Amino acid sequence: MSGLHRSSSAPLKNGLPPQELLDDLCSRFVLNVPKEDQQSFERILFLVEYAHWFYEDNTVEKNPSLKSLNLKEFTSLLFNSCDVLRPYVAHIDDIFKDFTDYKVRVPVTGAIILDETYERCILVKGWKGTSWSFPRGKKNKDEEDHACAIREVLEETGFDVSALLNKDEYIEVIFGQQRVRLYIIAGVKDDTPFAPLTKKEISEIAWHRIDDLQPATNEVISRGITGLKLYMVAPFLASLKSWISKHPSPLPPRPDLPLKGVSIWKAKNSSIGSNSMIVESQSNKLQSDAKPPDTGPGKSFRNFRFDTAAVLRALEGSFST
Ligand code: M7G
Ligand code: MG
Repeated sequence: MSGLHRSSSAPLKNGLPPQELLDDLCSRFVLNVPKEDQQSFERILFLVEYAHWFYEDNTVEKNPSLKSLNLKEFTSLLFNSCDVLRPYVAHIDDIFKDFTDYKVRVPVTGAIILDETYERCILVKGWKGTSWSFPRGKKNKDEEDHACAIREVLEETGFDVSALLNKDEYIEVIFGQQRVRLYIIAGVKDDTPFAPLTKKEISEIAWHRIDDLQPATNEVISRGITGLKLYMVAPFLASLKSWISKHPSPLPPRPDLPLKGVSIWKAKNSSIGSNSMIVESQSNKLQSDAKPPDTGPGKSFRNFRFDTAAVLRALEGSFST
């Protein structure tokens, strides 16, 4: 035996998590839970997913030489190393597919948060994807629709809508096998601070003009150019506009509001190739926020910014001729 003592979470040469670490994750997240959560592979895979998030967000973050894994790779490692799961390794592909199929059938609830003019709503951008959606998420077992909406909005935006939520005020759309219900939370001040509570789920939060969310048609070419990709947003817009037309807003319209979405929170990777991140909480005022002077090397590059409003005005001008 060498005198060198390897810590239980030290990565193997290939960056894979060592047995001790996988055992620890397995006992914490899979074995030490109520029996009812272990009764189906669908539920067990939700536990494995929590373990995976913990691994990515905490273990790898503290120990960057550990390899970042996708859920399937992580599931396979955990099944191979955990005594209670190992007997099922041969069926892992089916188990994983059943889980992903099951996930798309779980009902989803969330909120459409409107500002005081009812002209804008809050959208969140996922960590990996590039598309924007309303804050929303899957219902837990036995969770009521509105309770799930309150929880998911709080997790994804840090904003508690419980005092503003009316259980009867919602828009519901069925996508294939999935029911999506969004509660309308109207009249939220545009300087309300928002920041997600979960790590690596949300990369940006912004107010977007509802009129700009209509999917790009041949008639609104310039909007496609803003590049706003939307996920499960457009199917709610007709009902949303009809709701807005029947409810007077606390504040009159603001034609001066910027055309493009106003970002109120953004996660930032501190350096390329590193897992660490700096969360930058931006001023949520409409004016551009004042930043401390940047004097480090490469400052002209870092300070480079498109004047988006000017670009958009120029584009609109060229399309309207
Ligand atoms: P979800 O909880 O499966 O969806 O998260 P829902 O909230 O809409 O029901 C959606 C996706 O966000 C996941 O597939 C992950 O890629 C990512 N994600 C969500 N959470 C809560 C985390 C997290 O805590 N850590 C990491 N790394 N990713 C997450
Ligand atoms: Mg969720």
